[in-house]
Amino acid sequence: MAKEKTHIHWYPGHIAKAERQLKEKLNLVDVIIEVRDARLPLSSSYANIEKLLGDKPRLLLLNKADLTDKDELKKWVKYLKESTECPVLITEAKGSKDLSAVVKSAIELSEPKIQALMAKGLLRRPARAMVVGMPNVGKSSVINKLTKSSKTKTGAKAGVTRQQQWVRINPKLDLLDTPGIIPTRQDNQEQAVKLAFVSSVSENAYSPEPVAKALLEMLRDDNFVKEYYKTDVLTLENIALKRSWILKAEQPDTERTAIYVLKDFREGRLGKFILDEVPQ
Ligand SMILES: Nc1nc2c(ncn2[C@@H]2O[C@H](COP(=O)(O)OP(=O)(O)O)[C@@H](O)[C@H]2O)c(=O)[nH]1
Ligand SMILES: [Mg+2]
Repeated sequence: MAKEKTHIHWYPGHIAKAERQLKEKLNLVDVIIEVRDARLPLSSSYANIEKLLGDKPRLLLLNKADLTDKDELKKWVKYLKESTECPVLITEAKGSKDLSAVVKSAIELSEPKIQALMAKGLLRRPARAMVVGMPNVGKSSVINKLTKSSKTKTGAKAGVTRQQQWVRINPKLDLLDTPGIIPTRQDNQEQAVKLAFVSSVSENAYSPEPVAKALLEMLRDDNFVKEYYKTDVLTLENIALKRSWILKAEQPDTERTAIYVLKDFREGRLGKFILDEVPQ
């Protein structure tokens, strides 16, 4: 990571409020579908996420798998399965791949709860699920994909605000049609910078130059990236000069370059990366 401190701004009050709102919504469901950015299998969640999500059954999705190296991602699936004891699935919510494995797993995970209700004499009902995750990890894309085949709104249930609707995606599964947002806490700057790389942090919270610098630092030994920018030493200045993005007085336009480098990375033009390391 970049040695110098990158200041990403955040507001603890906003985070606390967002966490409270998330907890209220969590009370409504039997099973949680937590979406993470596969490029950040750890950093796109909290270190002790269970504290926020409680002990409800949880399914983990490593989404945007198309932007990662699949062999490396398999190691993460193994690691996360072992460390969280949750099922872990690899997804691509943007492409044409279907999410039937997600539906199947969510139903399986919630079955003990449904059985417990029936043991108390209640009739069987569909399990209730919601999608949660940090900004931009693909929550809405996952919801859209899951609900595309079935648009049956089943109406508001007790305690649910009018805007929140359930969609029956399967006779055994209802899904809340809006996601729960895990706010990106930025008390850990290294994590915050990685979240900025993947647009999980609001653009108002940072300026592009230090963030793009930190990204280039991480990618500095990557031959593909060096070739892509036609320079051996990956600095904003060198890239700007190669592209002839010069301001008056022969100054390289590092701000414009920073914006482009971040865009190139986000759109997968610099290759496929996982930016966290599997803990030993
Ligand atoms: N490459 C890629 N992009 C994705 C994938 N899933 C979602 N996206 C894109 O990521 C961006 C954020 O997705 P969105 O569903 O709005 O995220 P949300 O903020 O968590 O609801 C959008 O531009 C999506 O098209 C995926 O699997 N692969
Ligand atoms: Mg969304």
